[in-house]
Amino acid sequence: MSTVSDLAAAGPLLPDSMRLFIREEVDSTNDEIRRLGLNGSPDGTILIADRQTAGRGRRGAKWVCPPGEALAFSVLVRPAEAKALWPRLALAAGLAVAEALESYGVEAGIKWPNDVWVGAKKICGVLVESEGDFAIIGIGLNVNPVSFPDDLVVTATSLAIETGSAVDRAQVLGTVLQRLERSRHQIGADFPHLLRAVRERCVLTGKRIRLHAADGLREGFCEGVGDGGELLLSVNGCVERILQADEIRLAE
Ligand code: BT5
Repeated sequence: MSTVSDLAAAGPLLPDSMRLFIREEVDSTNDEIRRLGLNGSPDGTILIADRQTAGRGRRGAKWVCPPGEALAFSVLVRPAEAKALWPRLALAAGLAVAEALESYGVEAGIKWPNDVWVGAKKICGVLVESEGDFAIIGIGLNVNPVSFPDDLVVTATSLAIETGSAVDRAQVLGTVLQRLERSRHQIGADFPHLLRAVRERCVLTGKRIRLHAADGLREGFCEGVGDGGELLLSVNGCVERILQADEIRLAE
């Protein structure tokens, strides 16, 4: 049975520069949109699928996305900004999702670099990848699931759980994409504005955290997000600039 028909209602809500493609099932929306990008699809192409057979997070981690309930989509962007700045797109996407959730009355935080949290639970994950002259912003957002697999029960939440009722998925998609249309252009000269909004929502700031950096395990006090978008970690009185990290956990 088709569960995607509700998503078509997002079309008219999209910024003029975006084009939405809806699929019942793909392997991963990031992989499918990569194929579209390699075939020349333009900036602003959006691909959403109701089912992913190989939806993934970073380093191949599995992403859970119940059909008909959650949102899994990817945005193809061909940024004018230098490639070195493209990792900032993860912060731009996190901010767009956080702002969209706030419009539903839910207080959302950004867990650097690629999660959106409500309270201490994950409601959204972002996977930014690049390929040649384009980047892919993959977003998985728990809109209406009210239950999760055992391994996620304690750590995951959804918009429906937080608001107490089911929410129109197409409306949420449209709201996120409207916000993303602004934030994705703030990775260059306008980055200070993006940064200010991210800093206001950074859930790690002021907390003791543990993470896997490129050169090993670190534990320290998070001083916030630096001017380039990196995480500032104070370890034994020295502030380290963390550009990439996995498995960031609160140590308390
Ligand atoms: C992420 O990775 O959080 C990025 C997830 C991106 C998913 C989107 S869906 C559309 C697009 N197409 C794709 O194939 N991917 C993107 P990471 O930080 O590595 O976190 C992965 C971890 O999040 C998993 O190992 C689980 O512990 C947890 N997780 C999986 N599904 C979840 C869910 N629905 N809600 C909350 N946590 C989840």
